[in-house]
Amino acid sequence: VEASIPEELREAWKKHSATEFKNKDEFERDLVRHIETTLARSMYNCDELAAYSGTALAFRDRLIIEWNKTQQRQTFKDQKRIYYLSLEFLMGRTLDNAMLNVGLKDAARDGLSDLGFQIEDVINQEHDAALGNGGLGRLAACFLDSMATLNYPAWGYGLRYRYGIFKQEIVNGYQVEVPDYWLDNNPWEFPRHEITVDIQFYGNVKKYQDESGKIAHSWEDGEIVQAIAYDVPIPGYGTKTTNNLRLWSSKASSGEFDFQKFNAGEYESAVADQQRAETISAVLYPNDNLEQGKELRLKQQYFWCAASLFDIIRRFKKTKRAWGEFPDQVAIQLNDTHPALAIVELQRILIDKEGLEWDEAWTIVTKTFGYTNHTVLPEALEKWSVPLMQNLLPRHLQIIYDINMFFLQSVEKRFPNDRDILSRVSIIEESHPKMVRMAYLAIIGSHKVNGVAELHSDLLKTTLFKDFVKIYGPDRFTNVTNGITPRRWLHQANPRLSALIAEKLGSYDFLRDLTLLDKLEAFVDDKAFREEWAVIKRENKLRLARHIKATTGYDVNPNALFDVQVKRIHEYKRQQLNIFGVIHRYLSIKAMSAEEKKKVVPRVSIFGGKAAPGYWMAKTIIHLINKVADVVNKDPDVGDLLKVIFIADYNVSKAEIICPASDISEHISTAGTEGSGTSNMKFVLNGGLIIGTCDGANIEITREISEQNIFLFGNLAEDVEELRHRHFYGDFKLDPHLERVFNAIKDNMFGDKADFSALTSSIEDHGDYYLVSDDFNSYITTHEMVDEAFQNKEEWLAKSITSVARMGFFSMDRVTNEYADSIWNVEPLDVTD
Ligand code: GP0
Repeated sequence: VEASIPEELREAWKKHSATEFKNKDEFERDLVRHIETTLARSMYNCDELAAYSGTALAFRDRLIIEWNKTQQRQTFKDQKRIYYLSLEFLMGRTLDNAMLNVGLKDAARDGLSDLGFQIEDVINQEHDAALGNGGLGRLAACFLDSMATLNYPAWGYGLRYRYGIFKQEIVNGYQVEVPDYWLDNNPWEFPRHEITVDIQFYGNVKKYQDESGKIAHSWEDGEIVQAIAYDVPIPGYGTKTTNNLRLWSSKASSGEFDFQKFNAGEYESAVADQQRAETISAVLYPNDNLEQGKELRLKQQYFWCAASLFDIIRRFKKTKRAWGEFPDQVAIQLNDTHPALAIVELQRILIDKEGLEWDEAWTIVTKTFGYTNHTVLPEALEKWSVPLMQNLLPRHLQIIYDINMFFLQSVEKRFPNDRDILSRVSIIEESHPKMVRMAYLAIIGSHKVNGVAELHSDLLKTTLFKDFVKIYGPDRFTNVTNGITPRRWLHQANPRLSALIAEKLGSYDFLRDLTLLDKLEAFVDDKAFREEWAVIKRENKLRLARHIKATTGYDVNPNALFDVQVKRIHEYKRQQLNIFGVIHRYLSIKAMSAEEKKKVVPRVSIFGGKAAPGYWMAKTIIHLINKVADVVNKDPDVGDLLKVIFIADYNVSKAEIICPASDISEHISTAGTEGSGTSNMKFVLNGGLIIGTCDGANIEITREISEQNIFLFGNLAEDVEELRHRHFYGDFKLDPHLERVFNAIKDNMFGDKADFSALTSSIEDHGDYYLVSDDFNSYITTHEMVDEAFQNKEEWLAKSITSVARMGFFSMDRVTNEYADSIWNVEPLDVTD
């Protein structure tokens, strides 16, 4: 309050308030000013990078002006807000998105061209903000876009990693990881050195009697690390709403602990403490669907949860409301269990700091939180060792034990004759060492738990969380099928298709209401429209072909069927199935006569994706793909009929080139393993067909676009357990086609067979956990159907158009509204007020 300008001086202030550029000329003015002053460059010294920075700064001015207004309006209206807590925000590039969302890309294009630059070249200067691993992080980024577009008062909270996901290079066919220092001249963040929170670690807990004689707890000593806020503006599309993403960076506290050392003359060790503090926000853990239980990761989680909660509570306290109203003002969504400590932290603040009774506090806590689960894979479920937590967060561990005790007491009352259920649902796993099961903590501390696709949510209810459904009833568990933002994944990635659709539908309204796409179905038989549709696909394929040529040196035939699988490399996602299928195709072509070859539909098999640095099997799969590429691409027997491409360093901006260019893409996880998948939606929305298993959101995509427009294959989720069981008892026979593939590998056709023996033997000798052999025949037969369908160009186009027309359901806006209605109970804030 002290920082605000006195009433009587505000007229002078308002007279000089910053203004937004509204057209080409004003954009040029801002651009040149930034280049000449902020960047200290000139017309004699302005490369594309400077043009990018200047353009970004000009747009940033606009965003921040609207950001300020939005924040003021939201504070004034004081409605319930959404806080989306995520350890990952996979944002990609910002400039293009900002231009499109504020509707001034054309002005920027013309302005840049007046000054001697091509807008595409300028956009391509931007470094991806890659603070995430894959689907989970990208979902968080899509949420931000959608919440702003729909005018929800919403904040994202995350960590400002100095290093995001590593850059992937391929050297001699192997993945090499290179650190990605992305923060150099990032214009999109605003450091808030005045917004800091002291975060405590280690120390011990003292019991004492407060004034009223009640037993109370205080957490004392230990060490303090400072959290500093960095704000990133998030513009909505076609609205003035500009929300905030607040990322925390760690720094040594300037508090008493360090001073003691400085005074004692221990300069070096004080500097070491400093560096140790900065380590907390230094690096994103590069694992997807895997938790390793490292102490630094737990530190990151607590650091971020505690800073975010402090910030949220500070904001709430300014409204002077009673604590009981907290859940009417605050909805906190937990993106996976990574922020589950926020549950404990809120309970701690309410009882230890604010003096609330346990039950009163706990009611507030459970009304505040919602928890989204993203996977059923056991290796991805977080568990923290009790001794580790005892040391780092002693008071939190006590509270977890108390939460657990009250919970187990209530369970015992309800199920007095079921002794086993208590150990099954306990937050504490009685192992050596004991472990804290974070998913159980998240369920118990939230009022809603959701999965991310129907099958996934059903599996949660019938397997992983079955006991909790019995305890809490089915209403705590729900499904919200994932979606994607059509702004980035159609309009930005595929501007020509977006423009064609807008021309047919009469406006770009579909970007705000994706269900309007259904009107496209009326044009499926329109010859001219089909032709335009085909031309756009071809241009997008040419664009990808240029990228492939520039990065790999390989020429690919744009008339070939582009078959794409890009996503994190994981055994459950089964890139091995794909590359074995490619080898099968290669061997078949090699065995053909010249006459037979004439009937082959040419293919380009395109792979991309990162392996976690410690995931040896995933790295082996990358190696095999690259070795197969070396052999196949040089084989004169094959020529244009088959090419294999591994695109290095798959990321969001590459996805924007790749998704619009696919004819078919692969979503082929073992049934029952993929939470939802979201790239499946991106490909279909861009007019690509898909081949997939009955898994995750593939099932709902099929329901929406109909079975005729998708290539499904493989065993069903309900059969997986029995098949694994049979394999385990030795009932396993390698598929004969796969055997032929393995024999080729063992003949050293793709280099030393020893390099790949772990991969082949995981299937032949170790139970084929992911059912590669069981699904192989179905997979290759379905690919034959794909070839056949592709030859009928008109039919293929009809499938492509019909599918896009039916994709409305998968808009992130539908997702956001479902969360808002069924979990958050939050209303949008009308911007016209
Ligand atoms: C799930 F558990 N996901 C995890 C994880 O650690 N990381 C991650 O990205 C993904 C799922 O694998 C998904 O199926 C899903 O669509 C996504 O979370 C968002 O819900 C595909 O990426």
